[in-house]
Amino acid sequence: MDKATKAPESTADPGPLRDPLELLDTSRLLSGEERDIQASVRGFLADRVRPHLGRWFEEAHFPRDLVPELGKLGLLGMHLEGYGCAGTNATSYGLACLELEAADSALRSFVSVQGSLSMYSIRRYGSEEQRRLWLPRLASGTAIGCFGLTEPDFGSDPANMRTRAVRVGSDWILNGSKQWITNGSIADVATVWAATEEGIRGFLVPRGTPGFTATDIGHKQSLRASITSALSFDDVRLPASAQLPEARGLGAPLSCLNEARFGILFGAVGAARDCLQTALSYADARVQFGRPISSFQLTQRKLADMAVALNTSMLLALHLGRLKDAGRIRPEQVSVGKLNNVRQAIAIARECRTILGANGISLDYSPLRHANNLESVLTYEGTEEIHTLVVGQALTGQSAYR
Ligand code: TGC
Ligand code: FAD
Repeated sequence: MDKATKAPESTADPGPLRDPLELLDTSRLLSGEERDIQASVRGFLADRVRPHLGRWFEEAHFPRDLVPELGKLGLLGMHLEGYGCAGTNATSYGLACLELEAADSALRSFVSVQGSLSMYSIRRYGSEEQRRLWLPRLASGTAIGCFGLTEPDFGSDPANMRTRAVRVGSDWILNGSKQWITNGSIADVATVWAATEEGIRGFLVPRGTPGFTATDIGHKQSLRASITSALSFDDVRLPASAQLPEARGLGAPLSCLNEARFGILFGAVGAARDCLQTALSYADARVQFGRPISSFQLTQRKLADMAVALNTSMLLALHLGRLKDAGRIRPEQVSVGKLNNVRQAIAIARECRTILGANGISLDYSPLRHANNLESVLTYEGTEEIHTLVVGQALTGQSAYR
C-alpha cells in the first residue's frame, strides 16, 4: 500500500455522542467563522422568532418588521461582494439558510428571494447605476425585492413566457402577468423577465410604476407566513435605464435560480433537523404501554432512518458548499442537492408527524407546518421532476423536457 494514502491509526476515544442530531459530527467540517455565523443566526431566531411561528402560520402573517433586522445581521445578499453586502462565503450563506428554514421556510424564502434572486440579478446583470441605487437598500432591508419569472401558463417552461417588452423610441412598453411571486406586493422593486424581439431580457420595475399592480394570492395551505402575489403589467412604460444591460437570454434568469436553489438545498436540512429534534424529544417523553415510545423498535427504526437521511443531506450540502466556494459548482450538481435534500426533508417531516400522533396535527408542534411548507419548496425553484430531468440530461446528454 502507498504510504501516503495510509490512514493514521486512531487511538483517541471519540467519547459519547453529544448531540443525537450530529450523528456524523458534521459541524467539525466547518470553520470557526462558519460556526459563529450559524450560531448567531440560530440565537437571533430563538429569541426573536421561534415563539411566534405557529401563530404567523395560522394567521398567514409575514413578519415584515423583521426585515431590517435581517439586514443588520448581514443576511440579505449575504454572499455578494460590495454595495453594503456582507461578502461571506457561500457555505456561510447556506448555513444561514439552514437556520432560517429550521424556523420556517417562509423566512428562508424571503432571504432567498431578496438576496439570491432580486439582489443577485442586479449585482450580476445590472448597470453600475442600478447597483448603486438598489443594492445598499436591499442589503439593509430598507427596500424589498421580488423576482418575476413564472406566469399563469408557464411555470416549468419559462422559455415560452408571454410577458412581452416592446421598444418604443428609447423606452420599453411592458405587458403581461407573473404568478406566484414571493414578496410581490411588498416589493419596492421587481426584477421582471420578458420576451423581446431580441430574446428574453430582464427589467427593474419599481413599485408604483403606472400600469404595474400586485395582488396577493390567498387560501394557501403552505408557506402561509410568506407573501405570494400575482403581478400584472398593463402598458407599463419603462426607460431604457430599467433594462438589466448584461442579461441576455433565458440563461440569465436560470443562473439566478442556481443561487437560490443552493440556499434551498441547505435550508431543507434545517427544516428536517427541526422536525427530527421535535420527534426525538416527543418520543422520549411520550409513554404508551408503560414505556416511552422511543423504546419501541418501530419508532427507533423511523428515528434511525431519518437521522441517516438528515446527516447524509448535510454532508451533501457541505460538499456542494465547498464546490461553490471553490468556484467549481455545476448547475446539475445544484439540482442533485435540491432534488435529494428537499425530497428527504419532506419525507422526514411527514414521518416525524406520525411519531407525534394526534398532537402532530397541532400547530403547537412544527413537523406538519414544515411538511406543508416543503410542498412549496418541492415545487418552486424547479419541481422534483424538472431537477430529475436536469440530472437525466447530464447523464445521457439528451434533453427530455419537450
Ligand atoms: P435550455 O435550452 O436548457 O437552456 C436555455 C439557456 O439557459 C442555459 N441554462 C442555464 N444557465 C445557468 N444555469 C442553469 N441552471 C441553466 N439551465 C440552462 C442553457 O445553457 C441555455 O443557454 P444558451 O446560452 O444556450 O441559450 O432551456 P429549456 O427551455 O429547455 O429549460 C430547461 C429547464 C426546464 C431546466 C429550465 O427551464 C428550468 O429550470 N425550469 C424550471 C423553472 C423554475 O425553476 N422556475 C423557478 C421560478 S423562481 C422561483 O420559483 C422562486 S421561489 C423562491 C422562494 O420563495 O424561495
Ligand atoms: P407546472 O410547470 O405546470 O408543472 C405541473 C406538474 O407537471 C409538476 O409536477 C411538474 O413537475 C410537471 N411537469 C412539467 N413539465 C414536465 C416535464 N417536461 N416532464 C415531467 N413533468 C413535468 N416563481 C417566480 O418566478 N418567482 C417567485 O418568487 C416564486 N415564488 C413562489 C412561491 C410559492 C409559494 C410557490 C408555490 C411558487 C413560487 N413560484 C415563483 C413559482 C414556481 O417556480 C412554479 O410553481 C414552479 O416553477 C412550477 O411551475 P407550475 O406551478 O406552473 O407547475
